[in-house]
Amino acid sequence: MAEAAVAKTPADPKAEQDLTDGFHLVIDALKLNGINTIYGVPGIPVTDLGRMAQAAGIRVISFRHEQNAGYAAAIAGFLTRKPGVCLTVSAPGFLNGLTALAHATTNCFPMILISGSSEREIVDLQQGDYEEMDQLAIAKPLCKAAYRVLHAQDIGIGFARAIRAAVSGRPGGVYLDLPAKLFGQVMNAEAGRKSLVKVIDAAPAQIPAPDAVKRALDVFKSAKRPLIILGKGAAYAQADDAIRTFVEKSGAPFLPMSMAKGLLPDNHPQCAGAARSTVLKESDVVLLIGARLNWLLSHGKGKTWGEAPRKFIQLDIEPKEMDSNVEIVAPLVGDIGSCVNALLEGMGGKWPKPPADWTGAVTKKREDNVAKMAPRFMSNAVPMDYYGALGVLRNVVKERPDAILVNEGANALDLARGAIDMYRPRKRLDVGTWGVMGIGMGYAIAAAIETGKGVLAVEGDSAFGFSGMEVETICRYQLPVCVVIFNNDGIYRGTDVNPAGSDPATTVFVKGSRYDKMMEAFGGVGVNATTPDELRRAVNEAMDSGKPTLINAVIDPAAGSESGRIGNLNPQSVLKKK
Ligand code: ADP
Ligand code: TZD
Ligand code: MG
Repeated sequence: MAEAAVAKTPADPKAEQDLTDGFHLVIDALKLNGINTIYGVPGIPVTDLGRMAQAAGIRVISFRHEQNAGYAAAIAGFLTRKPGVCLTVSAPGFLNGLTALAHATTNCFPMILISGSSEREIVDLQQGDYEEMDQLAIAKPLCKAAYRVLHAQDIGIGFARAIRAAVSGRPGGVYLDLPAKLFGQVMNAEAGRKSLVKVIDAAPAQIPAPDAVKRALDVFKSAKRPLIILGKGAAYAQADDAIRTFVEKSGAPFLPMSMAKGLLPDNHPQCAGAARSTVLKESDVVLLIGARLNWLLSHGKGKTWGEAPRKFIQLDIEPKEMDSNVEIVAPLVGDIGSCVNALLEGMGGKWPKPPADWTGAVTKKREDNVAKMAPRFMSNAVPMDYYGALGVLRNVVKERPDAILVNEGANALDLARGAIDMYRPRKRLDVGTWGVMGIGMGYAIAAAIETGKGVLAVEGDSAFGFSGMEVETICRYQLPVCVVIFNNDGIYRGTDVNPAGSDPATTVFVKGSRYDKMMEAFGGVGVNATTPDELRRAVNEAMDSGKPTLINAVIDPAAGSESGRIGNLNPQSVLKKK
């Protein structure tokens, strides 16, 4: 428990009574539930809360902008299966954090956004309080659950509800509204202690029904060309051994979604990452494990999937996910650990290997594609193209499979995803379901804090700009983060010209920018790398030293393509380009 205030009761000055207050109850509720880190930005009414939490042994990481603190909390939730906590001030701070809360919900990451808020009586009468806003109402549609605590004696229950809502079932973001007045409310310390709730079994196992397991196995066994797709839900579940055993026992090719890379290593003989279009088009039975059939999988239909008839089996904790885009012939609802273990049990001692012409064809396709790419990664072109620079980084990660890779951008994202093989679970953290720019520094900071491992952040120059000020935070906390900026002078390319003259084109930035100097400004290491050799030296040094480092990797401004790999999603004007 945090130290309780000791005060004399006015009614009886001689009697000493142990008192506690809202501040201390909030801190005690967090600690009681094993939440040891808060990401946030201080200010009215939560400045003292941050100070007191720090004094009470909670790690409080102060950011320069709430959105980055929010992204840090979101990814902390993904990495630890405990809700990541973001703490913000009222109205503008709350709104800055809200993007990340919505992002956490969209990506199924457990997170709690705790925000101070203004006086209810004034807010509700709209009398213009300091930072007035009805935050609860605004948060509600953007998260999984939203609660407000008005009385100190309800803090324990409020936190219990928030924690449970964040991690149980399909994980997501929870908003917790704490009005300024709450923090100062005083109550008897013993009663306060008793009001706290230690959440028991916050994410209960959800055991699949035996007939659903049997149905899934029957369909899976009937496959001539089976495929297993692993999504970030599978990575989140931390059922790594069971998943690996299941995939290997099945003998089926597996395709990892971006953040599921490394669940089984990308160089595993069954990995179909480098034969993606073939397995999507030609598989006849697809087993989805913690992956949704959203836009990232072309909604399970259309050109990507081809004409051949196909059956989907889906393993997910969220029953409503079934049939979201196409028919799921064998829904398997439950938590991934329980479901995969039930499948393993149902498979018995022996399981027939998939037909060799299928696995052979997938292996051949993969090997051909890998061989085709190999020379491109050796490119020594100057200015560097994406492949030359990525050839360096893929080796850096291969030599350090425990390092965490954070990745955002367009070309800098899509090409890095393909180029950099992952070898361990939950080592690749990226833009997620929305393809959002701005996760970079928040993710890098939380990854370093939560895991203690070195972090390599591979960033487009535009992507980096969304959270770039947090390099100061990285330096302040001396985190082992190496940021590599793929600096191609702009969004997708640095070559656009405004046909009307005057202003620069909308997608280009200052040419020849030196982002490395930003890191130097705060005492970190800055390097300008113009060749693959310079890049290799600088990244190796940074990863070995663990010193905050930013490497400005100069990339040919003409090397990228519009929107990276998803240019097809851009609407086209029917009018001729002027
Ligand atoms: P990806 O983008 O990698 O394809 P998605 O975010 O689309 O992955 O899908 C993740 C899915 O995993 C969600 O539908 C979510 O409900 C599910 N999920 C998350 N955690 C678990 C779990 N512990 N058990 C079962 N399903 C889970
Ligand atoms: N704003 C937000 C929050 N998310 C987005 N995804 C975008 C804008 C649009 N956007 C992309 O989808 S990628 C991208 C933007 C602005 C930046 C691409 O440029 P980059 O990468 O420098 O990061 P490359 O290597 O130049 O392609
Ligand atoms: Mg760029």
